[in-house]
Amino acid sequence: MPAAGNAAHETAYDNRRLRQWLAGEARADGVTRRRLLTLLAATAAATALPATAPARAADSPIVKPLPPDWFIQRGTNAETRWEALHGTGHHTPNELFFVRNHTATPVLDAADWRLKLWGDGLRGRPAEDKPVEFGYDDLRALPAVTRTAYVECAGNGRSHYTTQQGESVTGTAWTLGAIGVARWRGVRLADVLRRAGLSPRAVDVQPRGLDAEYVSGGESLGRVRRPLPLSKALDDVLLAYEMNGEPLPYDHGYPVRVLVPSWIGIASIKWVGDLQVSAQPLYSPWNTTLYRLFGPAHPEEGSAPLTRQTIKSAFELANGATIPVGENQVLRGRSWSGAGGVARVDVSTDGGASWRRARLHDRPRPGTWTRWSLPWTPVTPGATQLLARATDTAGRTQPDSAAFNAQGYLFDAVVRHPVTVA
Ligand SMILES: Nc1nc2c(c(=O)[nH]1)N[C@H]1C(S)=C(S)[C@@H](COP(=O)(O)O)O[C@H]1N2
Ligand SMILES: [Mo]
Repeated sequence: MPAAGNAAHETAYDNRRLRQWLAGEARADGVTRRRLLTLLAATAAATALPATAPARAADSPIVKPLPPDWFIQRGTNAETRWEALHGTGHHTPNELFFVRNHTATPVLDAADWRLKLWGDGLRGRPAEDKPVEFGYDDLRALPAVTRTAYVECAGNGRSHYTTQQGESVTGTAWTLGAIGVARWRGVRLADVLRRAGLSPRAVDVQPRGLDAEYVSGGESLGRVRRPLPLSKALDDVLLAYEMNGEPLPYDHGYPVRVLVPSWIGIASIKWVGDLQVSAQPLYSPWNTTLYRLFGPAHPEEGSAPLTRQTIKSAFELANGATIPVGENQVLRGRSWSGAGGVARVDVSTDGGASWRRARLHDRPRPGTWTRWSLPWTPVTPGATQLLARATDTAGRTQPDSAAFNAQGYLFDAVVRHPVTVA
């Protein structure tokens, strides 16, 4: 990784990475020529920056470049534009992957990073100040596993509670771009827990990030942390150190993040510094006042803490895109679910009056999306709405409206995507 604070070095590094990705992606996934040219033009523009240009504005919470064609900036976060995924392969390139930061990306050094395990769920009950430690090289020396999985914010699609259902909800007004799919490589959390001496009394594991404390309403909630039940921790959770064949980028958790397949994004703690292993259930703001469902349909203390993601679909198109009348088009999109793979997608190009079944381009797999396409020759000029409705291997289908909750989590309804035929 680049040395922190060396702007010229970082710019060169970013450009080299983009070129390496382009080369790799072009071989592996058959990126279209048009897409390659667009990206190369973007690289050329970046290369033309003066060598003294800072790679990260002093006050930017995110390290990587956020070209407006690729991202919508939302406070400390950046949402991926769906039209930017058009022509990319199954995996979201690291450069295009959305970023959700409670505060700001910390630039850490793998050489002095330690993972500290402590708590009464470990044999010998190591105290927080006398933890069992693993260095970066210790993790890299353990058996490695690779897994394709999405990270998706629990609030992805939140703005549609308001725009489609007229309901007001709190939180970042994401459209559908708070999701990305990557090929993660790392070690099983189960292997690390067993090496640290897991006690049969352990019930919860709580990873905590090394980013700054999160202050909300004038009160510090402490560092970002959320407990996982031991059953999930021992099942398919990774401590990931690579993303799409590269060391984790700074913004996505370098040097090591937790990756919890199929669960809401907050479970996948970035920049993990310690793991509390407990013989009692653990609580943090992120599984009590946040990331539960509140509202008229739920108990006062909220629903159970949210775990699995819900089901969604998106078109690889700009909101309000113009589609040429009378020309053969291929509409493309992706659908995903936390309950299984997506096995069927139905698409409407007339605001929901009629539906056709889309062709699937991926085998339905849990924990990742299924790409799909549908040919369309629009004949009537004017405004219309495109809709896509997914059905997963567990038999769940996207409903017409999503159940309201005050913080706007888990939006699952079919989204009406406005376009103009002209
Ligand atoms: N340490 C830490 N981990 C974190 C967060 C954070 O702010 N700090 N944000 C969480 C949330 S809410 C989401 S949706 C995902 C986003 O991961 P990404 O930024 O790699 O896309 O990271 C999660 N892990
Ligand atoms: Mo999130």
